[in-house]
Amino acid sequence: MKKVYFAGSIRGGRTDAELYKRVISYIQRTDRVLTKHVGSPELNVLEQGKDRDKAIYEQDTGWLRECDVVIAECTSPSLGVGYELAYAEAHGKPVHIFYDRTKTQLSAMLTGDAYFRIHPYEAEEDIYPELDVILRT
Ligand code: 6IA
Repeated sequence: MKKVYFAGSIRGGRTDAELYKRVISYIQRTDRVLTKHVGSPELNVLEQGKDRDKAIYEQDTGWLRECDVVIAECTSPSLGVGYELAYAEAHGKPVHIFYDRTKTQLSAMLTGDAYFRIHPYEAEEDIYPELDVILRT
C-alpha cells in the first residue's frame, strides 16, 4: 500500500474540487491518501491565520517527505501546488502531474522539467487507468 500525496488547488480556486474528490476516492480503494482534505468541498478557503498557515505548511511538507509518490491535478493553477511539486522533486519523490489538455496549457516550468511525469488527458475517465499503472509500480 502506497502513501500518496495528492495535490490540488485550494486558494488557487476550487473549480475542480469535485474532481479531486473522485480521484482521491479512487486512490483510496487500494492505497492511502495523506491529503484527503484537498477533495473536501466544505474547505473554507477564506479562513485566515498566520499560525494556522504555518501549521499547514509544516504538516504538508512533513507529508511530502514521508510519502511514496506525489500525484497532482494541475488543470487549475495553484501556487501552493507548484511549490509542492518543486519540494517533492528536491526530496527525490516520484511526481505525476495530470491536467486536462482541452482546458489549460501547463506551465513550461513543469513541462520543461524532465523529472516530472506528465499525464495530459482529454476526459476524466482517462485518468483512472493511468493511476492503476502508477499505483502498481
Ligand atoms: O495555493 P493553494 O492553496 O492552491 O495550494 C494548494 C496546495 O497546498 C494543496 O495541494 C495542499 O496540499 C496545500 N494546502 C493549501 N491549503 C491547505 C490547507 N488548508 N490544508 C492542507 N493543505 C493545504 C486549507 C484551508 C486554508 C485555506 C485555511
